[in-house]
Amino acid sequence: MKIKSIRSYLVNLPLITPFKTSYGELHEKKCDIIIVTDELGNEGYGELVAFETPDYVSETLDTERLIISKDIIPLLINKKIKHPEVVTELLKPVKGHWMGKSAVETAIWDLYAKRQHVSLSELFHSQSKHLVVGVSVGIQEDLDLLLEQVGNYVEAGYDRVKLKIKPGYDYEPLRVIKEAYPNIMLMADANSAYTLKDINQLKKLDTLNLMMVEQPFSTDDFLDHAILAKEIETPICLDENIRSVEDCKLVVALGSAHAINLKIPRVGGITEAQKIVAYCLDQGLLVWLGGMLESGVGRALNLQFASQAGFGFPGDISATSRYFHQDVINEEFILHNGCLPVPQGIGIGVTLNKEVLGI
Ligand code: OSB
Ligand code: MG
Repeated sequence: MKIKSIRSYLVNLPLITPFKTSYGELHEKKCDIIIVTDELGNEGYGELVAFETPDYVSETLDTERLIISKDIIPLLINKKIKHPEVVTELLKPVKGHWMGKSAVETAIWDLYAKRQHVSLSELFHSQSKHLVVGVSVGIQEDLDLLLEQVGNYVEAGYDRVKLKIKPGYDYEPLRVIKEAYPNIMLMADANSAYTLKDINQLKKLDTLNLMMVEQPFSTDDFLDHAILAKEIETPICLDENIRSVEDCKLVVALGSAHAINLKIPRVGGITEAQKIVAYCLDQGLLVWLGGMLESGVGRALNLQFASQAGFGFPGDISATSRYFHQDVINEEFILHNGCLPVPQGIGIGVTLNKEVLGI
């Protein structure tokens, strides 16, 4: 297929509930929807999921918009592409900027699947039509509000809950949730907020029987995580510092973690994400799919991707009603018995609400 155009559409989706992490608070999710067209007029959709500020990882919406228009598009426009796996190779001259690359690469995968008249999940040899999913809960003003929030999610059917934590907001809110809902799969995500000095506070979490604690230490750290892994019983999961399969090799060599939160945009796209899944399965590292508060485009891809064999733990892929009043797709993801359906159409399996995109 020949890439004829690559266009971006800016959207701003107000969140139903603000999302507070150890580093900041989000009230709306801004993102760009990418539309790639081929010589036959087919369209592939991708999402630029970077945030406005470089506080989760280094990429931002502004940096990735610049790299996409100045460096990524010129490498792909009018190129003949036999299979989307070659896109990663074509984009090799661009170092880093995983999220910019992923926005375009995933759109080309969608385009390819549509040309083949198959869903992405069929390309991934997926097994399931429904996925057990989890929900990520932000830091709350007080423990009553937290219990109310978690209670609503449990009532809706989620039985895997991830709580954002930070120093001073960790053991007690987790204990309160555990006490009220002893049977849910509970875990915590620190988004890099701790250091080795906090080891005693982190050890305290061992009494809560958490599924795992995500990214306790800084984004570039593998060594201190390995030290922590020897000191605590709670399994460690890494998010921010996993950018490639090489990072996973470092995790295995050093013993830095037991699990990987895999986000397609954080590793530059589907081709690298597939390599990571294969490596994790081979090495016995637990791998599960994370989220970036994606719009329906990114979430449809996440559902397609996480439906492959190998994802042994519920992902951060929640229902539309957990995120937005108005999404960019016409379909809504509705939770049934703790599961979301994998979209069944061709490609990513959802259609764009062009009015919301201003097209
Ligand atoms: O650390 O996993 C994270 C959202 C934005 C940025 C980072 C993270 C998250 C989440 C939410 O935890 C996952 C989701 O529901 O999309
Ligand atoms: Mg995380």
